[in-house]
Amino acid sequence: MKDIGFDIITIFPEIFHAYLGESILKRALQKQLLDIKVYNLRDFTTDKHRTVDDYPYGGGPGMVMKIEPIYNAVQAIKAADYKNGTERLTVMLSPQGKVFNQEMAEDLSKEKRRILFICGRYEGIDERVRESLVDEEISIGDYVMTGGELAALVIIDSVARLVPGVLGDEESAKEESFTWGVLDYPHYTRPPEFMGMKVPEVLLSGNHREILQWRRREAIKRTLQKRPDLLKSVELNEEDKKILEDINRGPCPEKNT
Ligand code: 9D3
Repeated sequence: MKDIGFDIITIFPEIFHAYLGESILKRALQKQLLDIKVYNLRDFTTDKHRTVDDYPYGGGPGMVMKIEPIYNAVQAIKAADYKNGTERLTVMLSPQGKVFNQEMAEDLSKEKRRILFICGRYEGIDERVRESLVDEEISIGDYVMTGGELAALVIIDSVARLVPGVLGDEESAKEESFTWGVLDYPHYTRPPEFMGMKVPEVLLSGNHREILQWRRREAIKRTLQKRPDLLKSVELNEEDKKILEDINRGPCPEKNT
């Protein structure tokens, strides 16, 4: 069976237990499709105050995470053998990292080794951690957070759902062929009319072929309107290209209506 494992080094283990104790990831952990071990960095300190940070050499604001506890944690974790061996892919979450995307999620979902996340807090992590312990540095986008924990959860969430069996068959199968690279089509459920707002007629028609065509068209329309950048990197089939031309020939090409 194709399962995946994560080890996490953090000073806030509860953040992980809270999120992973709910919903789809909880089920995946119970089914053992997914294995996650959270390590408290303070357990790898040796002083009585369990110190994980210190003042920056050269001065300046904030504190810097010390290397020794992180080194001790990484060594201890690497000594713990799992069915996929002692090898680890060590990932540091950092604003300087490569910006995470779906392709990276797919690569990580195929990773044979366990994935070890180092989550930073404070102003930064001693540079020697990156130099000596880290294989990859990942950011989840260009905005400032207070630490790496949410980034690790974002990555775990998006990787886990790609592991066979984590999502129901229904959820997983539909995706690949249809929605990849373009935005989703609009969704509706009952009632058929709410405060004068009607569900598009075609969805109530029962004509499956027409419904598929409508959804495809709406998805392309939306993508053109809201995320035209996505259309550059997606392969459209001949029918999609016709839809695109059709939209551009419409009454208001600027608004793609
Ligand atoms: C305002 C502080 N910044 C000074 C230029 C540096 C800074 C230090 C520590 C900025 C953010 C952080 C904490 N962030 C992360 O650890 C982090 C992160 C992020 O902030 N954004 C996107 N992805 C990530 S991954 C880890």
